Amino acid sequence: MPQYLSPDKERELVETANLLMAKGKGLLAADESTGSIGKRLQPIGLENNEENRRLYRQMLFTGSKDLANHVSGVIFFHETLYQEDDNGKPFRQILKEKGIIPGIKVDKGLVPLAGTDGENTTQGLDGLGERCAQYYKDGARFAKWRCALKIGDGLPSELGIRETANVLARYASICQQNGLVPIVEPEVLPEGDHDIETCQRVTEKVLAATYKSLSEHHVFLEGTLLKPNMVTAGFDCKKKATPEEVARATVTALQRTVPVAVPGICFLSGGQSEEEASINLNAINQYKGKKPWALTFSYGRALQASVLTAWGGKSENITNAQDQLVKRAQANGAAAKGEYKGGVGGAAGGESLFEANRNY
Ligand code: 5MM
Repeated sequence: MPQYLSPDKERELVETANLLMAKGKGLLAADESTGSIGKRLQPIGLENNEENRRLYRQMLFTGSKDLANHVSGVIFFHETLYQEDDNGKPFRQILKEKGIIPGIKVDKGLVPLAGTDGENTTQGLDGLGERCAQYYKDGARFAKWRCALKIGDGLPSELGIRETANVLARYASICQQNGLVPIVEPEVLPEGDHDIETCQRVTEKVLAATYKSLSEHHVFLEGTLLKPNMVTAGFDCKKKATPEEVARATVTALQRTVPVAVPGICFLSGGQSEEEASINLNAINQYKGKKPWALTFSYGRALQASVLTAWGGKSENITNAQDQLVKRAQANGAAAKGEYKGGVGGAAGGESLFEANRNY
């Protein structure tokens, strides 16, 4: 007899996924690995050590409970899941009391795919079942795993796409067996001078392969979420796409590839400025066409840039920095309903958050 998930497990996964995709809410991706958070702390002159990382995350999580009006879940890095505030209260507990669901990044980063033109896969499957079981016991209810694919001459390759799809499906299956809703993140990177049509074609290929693989691995789609890139022109493309063009290309790619059974799609911001990420999400939600899923945010950089600038590592700036977070979360919450009017601003001043060669 094939082993599927029990009805109780399926029910719990659906419930978690629906809570995460509640109307007007999205996710805060605060799961920067130790190397990535170092790149955020460096511009404000902070050393990348455990205490500074704790202080930064404490500032993020201990502000007004209004954050929970717009943020349904926070993705932690392993270290952060076990960190506490100055009074010894675990961050995960602080968020739970606000009504925010703790999630966990379970991949162990990108590694080269040998014999390819600089392509990667993502590692972390060994021991994943045990880790997920422990994370569930420790309060996490969803997980995230990121794969990254480059657009270029002959890229992504068939192998790159197939490998990404397979590893995401294995990860998703293991998470579900352990009660965690898997967020499936096959990021098509924005590096390059390709046009929006090329990005759409590649995104469709990648998503189609991902859902084929999820089906082959018997992943229960109603208990999953997708975290894709928006379909945009490459960062070096001369012809920038308007928010309406991004919306049309993004929704079309999703319509062609993502089953209706998937409850929600939460975009990554991929180096867009905070304001751009909100405006594009808004345009996606305003786009007239079939959209049978929640369409919301799971932003890292586009929710933290103003916070970091306003904080600057100084305790006297904590309240102002926390207000910036609520402000941007509120803007994105409105965009998730297609009600964002624009112009909320922020301490980061609408600057591009693109990082060249982020993963290579
Ligand atoms: C927050 O960063 C996440 C972890 O990245 P690393 O493994 O490189 O440290 C990352 O997966 C993030 O959740 C997504 O890329 C979305 O973040 P952006 O900044 O694109 O919204």
